[in-house]
Amino acid sequence: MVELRTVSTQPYNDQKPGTSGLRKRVKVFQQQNYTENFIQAVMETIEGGSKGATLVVGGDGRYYLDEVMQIIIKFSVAAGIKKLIVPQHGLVSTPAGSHLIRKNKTTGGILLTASHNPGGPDKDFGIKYNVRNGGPAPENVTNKIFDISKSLKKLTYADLPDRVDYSQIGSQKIGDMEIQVIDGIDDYVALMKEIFDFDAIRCFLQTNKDTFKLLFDGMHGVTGIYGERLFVKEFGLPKEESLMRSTPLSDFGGEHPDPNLTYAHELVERVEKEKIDFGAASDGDGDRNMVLGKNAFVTPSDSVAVIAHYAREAIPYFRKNGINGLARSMPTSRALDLVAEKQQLEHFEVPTGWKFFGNLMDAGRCSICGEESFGTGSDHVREKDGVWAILEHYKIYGRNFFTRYDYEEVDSEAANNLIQGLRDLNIVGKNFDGFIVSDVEDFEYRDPIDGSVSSHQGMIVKFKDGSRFVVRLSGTGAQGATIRLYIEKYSNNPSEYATDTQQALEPLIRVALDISRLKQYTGREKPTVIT
Ligand code: VG1
Ligand code: CO
Repeated sequence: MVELRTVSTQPYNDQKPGTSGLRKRVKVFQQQNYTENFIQAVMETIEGGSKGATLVVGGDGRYYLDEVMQIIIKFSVAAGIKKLIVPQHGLVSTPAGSHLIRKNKTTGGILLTASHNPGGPDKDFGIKYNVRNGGPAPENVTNKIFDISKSLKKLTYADLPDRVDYSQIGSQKIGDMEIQVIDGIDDYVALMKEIFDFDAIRCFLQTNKDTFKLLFDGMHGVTGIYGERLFVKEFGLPKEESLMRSTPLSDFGGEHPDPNLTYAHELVERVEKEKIDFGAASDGDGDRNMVLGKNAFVTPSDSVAVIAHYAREAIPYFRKNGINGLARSMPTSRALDLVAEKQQLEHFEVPTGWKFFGNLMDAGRCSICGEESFGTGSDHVREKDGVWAILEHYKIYGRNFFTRYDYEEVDSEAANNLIQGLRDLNIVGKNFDGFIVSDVEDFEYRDPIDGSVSSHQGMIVKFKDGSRFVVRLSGTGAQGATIRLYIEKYSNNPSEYATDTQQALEPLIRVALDISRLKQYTGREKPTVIT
């Protein structure tokens, strides 16, 4: 007999999930009942009630995973959850977790990850609640979790004497609840086989074994285990030469598991030095990807457009199902829109964060989507002809030069003042070094499927020549505020296509810094990261 225990608790008032889940320092989650409160609030929010529900639970292997797994198990038993599906060792990437929810038709899932944020006792942890469609909970659900968390008085959990082990595949019962531990990789690989032509990829890699070099960087996040299964077992590549940092570590080896030119510099250097043809990296929880060709880095804003352009030809899944529509997050460059217009596809501009794509996909109106922050609608990209493809793309569509400047751990008040300052500007029609302002917009999104409205999603300053810059505050940082400045300039002059991005954007960046008065507000001379 499992005994339930009800204890009183004090609510916290800062448990509002951000762009993707609740992310805080581990130390914050370790406060008395902090994690317990949040899990209780999640249990009380579950669609259709927690009684009889099934959930997928797992995470990216970061520090504090097991402690939180144990809490979830205890609260699930008390909440009357029927079954938890747990990938072995609790390890699952975000996209694989999403697939498990869909495939097993569960009520939802709890994914334990702070994604690209660093891990370890002094770093970050995160809890994402995903709903029935496999996607992150939409805002009405996260608002409900937040509301409940602010008035919580009681916690109810099962008093379990021992730690529950989930390292062996198989089923166990705790009270009336079943815990089914599964191989977390099998289902995901099966899904990939439906989407991509594995025989063609294997054949290509094997035939060109001596000339085509591939290197995958798992950044010590969760994707190393998938990388090993795919590249070594399925495609027969040598492990030592094809994988790096492929063992999941609870502190990601002390680095940021964020695949960009700054944090994946080791991969970038090796690709260059060892003349590797195809380099790729993913983030802590495996929902971001960075792709490198021998001579080129493909920006995520471009790569999603390239994928959209070639999808019907090159990816069996789209050959079979066609493409229903395209979507990008607001700050992402408009390269994707150009593809949509040429191919006469419906396209959408949504706020930052994956939760906004879910409704469009469920309604059958979006097949491929992406964000400039290295996330694409298809988790695994086949781009053996990346360099050629990107040049071809510019020839057809022109080039959208794009960059992002991040200013991390800025004083929150200064960051808010900066945004407010942009809102108050009256500069339409003014000329800044040749850039004439055509509009200043406070981005708001009305979901075309359910009608919900998300306001203040970022300030956009647009110029007459089609250039623009965007300033918004991050919703995933755990400390202070992170300001993101996105800069985009379009060119259809072929002689400019090969220009270095930073060089091409330099005048516009100066104008953006000038208009936003970023240095004056924050005191920062330089961004923390440029992508
Ligand atoms: C960032 C990115 C956004 C992404 C989000 C979650 O959000 O800009 O594009 O969807 O992280 O990605 P923000 O609010 O910090 O700009 V992940 O891989 O951290 O789940
Ligand atoms: Co991620």
